[in-house]
Amino acid sequence: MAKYQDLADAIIAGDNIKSKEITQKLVDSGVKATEILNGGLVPGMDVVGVRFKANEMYIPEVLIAARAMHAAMDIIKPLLAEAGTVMKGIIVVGTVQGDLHDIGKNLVCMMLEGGGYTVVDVGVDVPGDKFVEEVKKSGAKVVGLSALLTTTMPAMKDVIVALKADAATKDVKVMVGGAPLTQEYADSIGASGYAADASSAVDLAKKLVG
Ligand code: B1M
Repeated sequence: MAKYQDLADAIIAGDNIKSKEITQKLVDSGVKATEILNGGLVPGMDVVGVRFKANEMYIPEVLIAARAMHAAMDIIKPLLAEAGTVMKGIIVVGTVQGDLHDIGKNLVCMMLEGGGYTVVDVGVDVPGDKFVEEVKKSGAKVVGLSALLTTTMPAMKDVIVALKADAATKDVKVMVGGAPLTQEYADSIGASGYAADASSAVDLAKKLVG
């Protein structure tokens, strides 16, 4: 029978055909979707995160690994929903208003999904009130903001202000990231945390979700 390690290895190698095949075999042999997620997919993406951080894997390889994870997730997602599986938490993620860069944001979304979080990807050029609306709709406890331009960094503060101004979203934690950002800037706008890369974003989410 296919083993979890085979699945993790397929994810790390970015082999979406194998990851789909192994996942299907595990499902057919009666393994629970949560066990497939926590036993194969999440550990596989964890290794990807560690190697990416150590510069042993590069962005294209991470994207290919994430594609393999998505292929497997497509099979188990309906089963997770049927079983009423609670993922680790819901996170609304988007690139702030005025900013169209989404490669880093997409990478963060994929790594968060690989880490077991439900991600609501609200896209690019997203104004503060849209984040407020999506948090209310999804019940997310964390919002992730991405910005790649020095000119759009201040829009992150606007989102934080909009979230704080609404009684229903005032306690939501906000994590920020993007090439021009620093921990100091994150602190200065009242963000709950800053992550320098996609795999640190998963570590930070763990801390923020609790
Ligand atoms: Co743009 N661009 N761009 N661009 N672009 C930069 C960012 C720039 C540095 C290039 C340069 O001049 N050297 C520069 C910004 C300068 C500045 O502000 N100081 C720039 C500019 C000026 C512009 C335009 C204004 C150009 C123009 O039209 N005159 C324009 C702006 C459009 C707009 O947004 N309104 C523009 C447009 C574009 C394209 C559309 C052509 C394209 C974007 C395509 C797309 O995203 N779909 C583009 C690209 C590709 C880039 C570069 C080349 C690459 C960005 C990228 O995807 N990096 C970039 C130069 C560069 O970085 N070398 C540049 C790879 C990505 C994986 O990294 O996004 O940093 P990154 O994400 C990382 C981390 O930052 C972190 O994790 C990711 C993975 O490790 N991270 C988070 C990101 N978000 C996070 C969120 C988190 C946590 C971590 O928590 C929620």
